[in-house]
Amino acid sequence: TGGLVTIGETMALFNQPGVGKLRHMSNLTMGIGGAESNVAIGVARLGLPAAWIGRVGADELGELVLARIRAECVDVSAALRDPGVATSLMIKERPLPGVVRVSYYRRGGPGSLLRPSDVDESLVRQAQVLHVSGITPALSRSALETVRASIGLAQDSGVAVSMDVNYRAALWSAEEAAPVLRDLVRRCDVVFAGGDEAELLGVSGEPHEQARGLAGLGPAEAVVKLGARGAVACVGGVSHTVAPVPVEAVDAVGAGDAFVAGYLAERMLGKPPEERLRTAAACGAFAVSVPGDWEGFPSRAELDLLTTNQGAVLR
Ligand code: KDG
Repeated sequence: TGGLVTIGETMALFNQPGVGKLRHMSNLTMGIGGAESNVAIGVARLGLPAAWIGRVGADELGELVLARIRAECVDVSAALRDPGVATSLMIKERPLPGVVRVSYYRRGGPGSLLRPSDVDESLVRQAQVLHVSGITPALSRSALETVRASIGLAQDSGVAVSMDVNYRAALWSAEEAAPVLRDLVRRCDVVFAGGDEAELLGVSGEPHEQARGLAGLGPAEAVVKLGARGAVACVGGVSHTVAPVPVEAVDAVGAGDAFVAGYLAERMLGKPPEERLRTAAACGAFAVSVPGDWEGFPSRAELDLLTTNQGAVLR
């Protein structure tokens, strides 16, 4: 494809639109959620080729996952349907106003069955960027080996490797995760982490120091995402800062993935770091302004809608 290739687990997502206990709800909405497919969708929205590699169950939820990703113009032709397992599920509850609780039903699921032979070798070798996350390595030993194998293939073919640290406390302890994630970060060209995730990797200090510290582990580009406070980066030894785009936050889940997509899309187009960060912040702002993990991600044409005055009517 010459574009972005991602590997990971995407789950069916049951979302509770109303507030209260899930047991009292009569309606949930169905969608999909997965950090890596979110990034692929974000890159595709910005007009660049993207592919997703993963495993789903040979069931309706698996078809839901594939159909939704495919509908966003992300290539899913290398994805596998596994008849021996049920597609994983994520439930987003809203127990109180403004509180979102995410639960996984994924233990032993298709993501944990990923194995190195699942990686479509020619797809990775022809890519411009391979993007992985710290979620897949938490799923199982063979999923970790799959991530390692894909990084090896990419490095071997001169394909840039990007990773979002994405530490998920529900999947493994900090003690288990730290050495594994550190080791993967060392092998990346681009790394994205939150401040807490940098701490987990043993990199402390204020955000610029953290970005430099992460770059010190190996990646030429390290980005520290600060959520509503913007982001900082260390690219080729030079520090950069991007201010947040002020928006009314509706649903913060997925904002980090949108940010990564915006950054990588501009990087693929050869744009300088300042522009990568600016687009990244704008994409993050879009994602938080709309309910859903990835639905609000912008197209390139929409990017400057954010600078439109509040209350504006577009004709
Ligand atoms: O990254 C935002 C969510 O979509 C993500 O958290 C879901 O892949 C996911 C995971 O495993 O947590």
